[in-house]
Amino acid sequence: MQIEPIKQKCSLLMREVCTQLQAIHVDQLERKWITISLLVIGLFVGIITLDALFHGINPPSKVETIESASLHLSQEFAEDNLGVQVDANGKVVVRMVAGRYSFFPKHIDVPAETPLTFRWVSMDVLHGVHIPMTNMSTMIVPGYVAEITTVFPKPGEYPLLCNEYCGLGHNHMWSNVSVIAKENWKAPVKSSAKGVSTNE
Ligand SMILES: [Cu+2]
Repeated sequence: MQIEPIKQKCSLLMREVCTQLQAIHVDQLERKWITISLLVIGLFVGIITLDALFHGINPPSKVETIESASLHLSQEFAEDNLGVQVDANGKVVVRMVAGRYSFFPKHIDVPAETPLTFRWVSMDVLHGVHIPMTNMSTMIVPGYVAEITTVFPKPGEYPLLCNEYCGLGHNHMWSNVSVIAKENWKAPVKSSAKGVSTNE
């Protein structure tokens, strides 16, 4: 494929567009408002970019499917495997299942100032998860694994809420996260030969 003719065509087109734009009469007041609108758009795009870069607020970027009806038979989300685990590389992974009307496990202990990878699945309908004051806010779509990495900067008790209406008991659907100072947190005891451990 020849690139030169395409390049020439593009630059010709751009030049033509520029000349046509210059020929349009734009009133002084219009010009002012166009500038203000562009500045507002720039501000919002800037906020989104900074949030994405520094607060880790991003749309989910990978698609991982799972059979929702047989989670208890799956290796990863079987009951014994839920909760907080530390993998071979020292990464803290939290696996939780959402179902009407609870999150399982009901309570988890995690360390502060440590990157935590949360992996969520739903056993029935669409749920959402939100932890106020963190970047944890995602939908849990049945059939897919939702993964979010977050850091709790300070120790304390954090509520973990469902933010997608999932039925009559939706308002009772919440769990607790106890964030413990990094130095006081103990990695959960290993429970199987695979090197997998849980705290529940
Ligand atoms: Cu809900």
